[in-house]
Amino acid sequence: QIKKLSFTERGKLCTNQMTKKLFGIMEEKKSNLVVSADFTQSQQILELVDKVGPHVCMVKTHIDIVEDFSQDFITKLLQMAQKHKFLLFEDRKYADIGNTVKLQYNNGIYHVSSWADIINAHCISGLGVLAALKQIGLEKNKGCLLVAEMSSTGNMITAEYTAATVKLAEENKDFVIGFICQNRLSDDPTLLHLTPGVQLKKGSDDLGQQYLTPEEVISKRGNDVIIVGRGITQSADVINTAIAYKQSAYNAYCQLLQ
Ligand code: 6AU
Repeated sequence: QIKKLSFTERGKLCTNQMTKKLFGIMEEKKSNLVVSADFTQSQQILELVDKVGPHVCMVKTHIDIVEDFSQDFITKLLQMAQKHKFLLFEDRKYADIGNTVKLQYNNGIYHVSSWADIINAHCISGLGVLAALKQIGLEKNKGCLLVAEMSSTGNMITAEYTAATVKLAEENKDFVIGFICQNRLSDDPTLLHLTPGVQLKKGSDDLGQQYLTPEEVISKRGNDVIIVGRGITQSADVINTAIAYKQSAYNAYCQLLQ
């Protein structure tokens, strides 16, 4: 079993303000749960977020699946984030050449850099992705997660690719706050490990998604945060299901402190 520092202790070690903020929220709300609000209607997202907001440290969006996107929706999402004290993570997985991701992050109809606290990126195309996102995000005090491993079956990420991604993260801690991963990859206590592909029962969907339990992800594999979509969004009782995931992940974290 891996023994770890508490979120508070780790927060104190951070020079990156976004990581510090997230550790603070996690400790205060006793939540290392991120909900993935993968709905296509803005009202569905806002209703979900108002229910689960008190129980999550962050809400993850796929803004490009929203069919009735408007600036008003973003305003309301930001109000929810303030009301319930959570961060906003746009799961855009930027992956193109630097100049293109810069435009995608800053422009288009979504203007992601104006509202998302955190974004993520695949570094498959080289150093330009991170350099470009940094050019925009750094001065706005935003954070970035690098996709170092994936949850889906047959994904083409290799151990070498993962190791190179970890190195990039460790060298860019002014902007990179951690990883999207399945396993604990770095011993640096200031880097966060966020894991998607989580449900209360191990399993899979019919399109290659693979699920692990919160205990497996947090206490056995030593990751920090679980990201849960359909396990919560498709539940008949969203609030109590979110609470069950929150408690399961937070108890698993507490076990590592003993
Ligand atoms: O719980 P689910 O399966 O309904 O949703 C999981 C969410 C989805 C995916 O786009 C995302 O997590 N995801 C990611 C992320 C967060 O980058 C990486 C990955 O490897 N697997 C994965 O499912 O919104």
